[in-house]
Amino acid sequence: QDQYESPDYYLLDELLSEEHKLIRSTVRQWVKKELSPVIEDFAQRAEFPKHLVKGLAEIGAFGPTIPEEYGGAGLDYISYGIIMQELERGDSGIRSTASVQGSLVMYPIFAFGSEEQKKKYLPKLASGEFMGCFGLTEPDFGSNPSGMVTNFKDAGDHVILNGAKMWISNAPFADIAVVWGKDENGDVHGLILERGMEGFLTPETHGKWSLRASATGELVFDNVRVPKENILPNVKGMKGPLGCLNQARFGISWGALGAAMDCYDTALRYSKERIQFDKPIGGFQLQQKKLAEMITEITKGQLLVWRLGTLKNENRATPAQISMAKRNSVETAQIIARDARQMLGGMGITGEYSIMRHMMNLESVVTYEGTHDIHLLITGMDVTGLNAFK
Ligand code: TGC
Ligand code: FAD
Repeated sequence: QDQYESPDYYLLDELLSEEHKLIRSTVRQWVKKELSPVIEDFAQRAEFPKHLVKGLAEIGAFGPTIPEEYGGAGLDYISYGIIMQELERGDSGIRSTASVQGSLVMYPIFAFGSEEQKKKYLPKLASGEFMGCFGLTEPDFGSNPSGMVTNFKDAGDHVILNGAKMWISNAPFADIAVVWGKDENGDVHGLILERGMEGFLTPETHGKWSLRASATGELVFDNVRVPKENILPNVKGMKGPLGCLNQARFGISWGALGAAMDCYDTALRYSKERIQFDKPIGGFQLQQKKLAEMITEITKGQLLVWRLGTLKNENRATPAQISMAKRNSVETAQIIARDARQMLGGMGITGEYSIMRHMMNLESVVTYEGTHDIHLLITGMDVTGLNAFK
């Protein structure tokens, strides 16, 4: 049986198809059986549970919206959101691995790649035989990626790539990397790098207190010879990488609510079991206030992302709408994680419960894929028509 009840205060299940519910159940069962029993240990040891890659592929977590002819599942965006939600109930780091693989590696190859590139890489990425990473952020260009200095020069049948990327999820073990760099005219292009190319290194980043079960690293390019056939032919300019971010941010808007649901669910159950002053702490008004606010914010978030999913299915979701949802879901999850942790008292700081891990993970989630501030400024720009970045 399902590990948790979905918080479903407004009967949102009625908006889901039988297929959506089946997908949710499949991913939820997998999280319960394969992920939840081991995740705390891997997070404590700051190790990515690589053995889970095959299972993630089997439940369709890699590129669920990519058409079946390329190894994807050809599902709609609500399904994609549900998969991210259930994975992040388990751990944001594992959802990150799936987000990167599907939205940031498979999506650009599918949307901007040649037929040969699609056939060569997509089925192997969908099955987890190849793992990928996405290199946009640089040491000196995070929120402002268009300033990137990674660049390549024409050298006949190949190009010579130089530069470095930082904070790259999956980098330490990725077989391929979708890297964004500038050509001699300063135009941004996407290149597919393969592990083993001379001059291409992926050192791991250590010492993170957040997303500890996700491997993060740098990408270093020292005169890497990249065959021209590895350049994504069908996009030029920042709309390439930023278009991929729309996909990943959409998934995070559902995913972060999953982390919030797990914190709420844990705090609710604990509040009924923990006795202080001779009654369950859930009977005290202060604790009820926390729980009531949690379920209210989760419900508002669920409605937002469901509507966003339907707009995305109709190809009508705007980047600014996606920014609003990503920002709202992550903030919701952060506030709920903090309140839920307090509700567990001392037990809340231990690895016996998932809340503290979610809380720490969410510090990365609120930072990557555009910080909280950046998404606010995107909304500000959208409603005023005035650009605060320039
Ligand atoms: P700007 O001048 O506004 O636009 C440049 C061109 O890009 C187009 N564009 C978009 N296209 C598609 N989707 C979007 N969301 C787009 N936003 C902009 C725009 O229309 C324009 O096209 P064209 O044809 O006119 O050239 O761009 P800007 O340089 O001023 O930057 C705007 C800003 C600040 C919003 C953007 O740079 C931004 O979003 N910054 C945040 C950076 C970010 O989110 N980085 C994420 C790195 S990847 C990551 O974190 C992965 S974590 C993975 C995990 O583990 O889950
Ligand atoms: P900065 O851009 O230096 O921002 C610092 C602070 O300044 C922030 O609070 C920001 O909001 C604020 N700020 C910046 N500009 C403005 C402004 N105009 N107005 C007001 N405030 C502003 N990147 C990838 O390319 N691929 C990945 O796979 C990836 N994975 C990641 C995994 C983890 C665990 C982390 C932590 C990051 C990852 N990133 C990845 C990088 C991530 O996208 C960046 O960290 C993020 O975009 C912010 O960039 P920065 O860290 O350089 O912060």
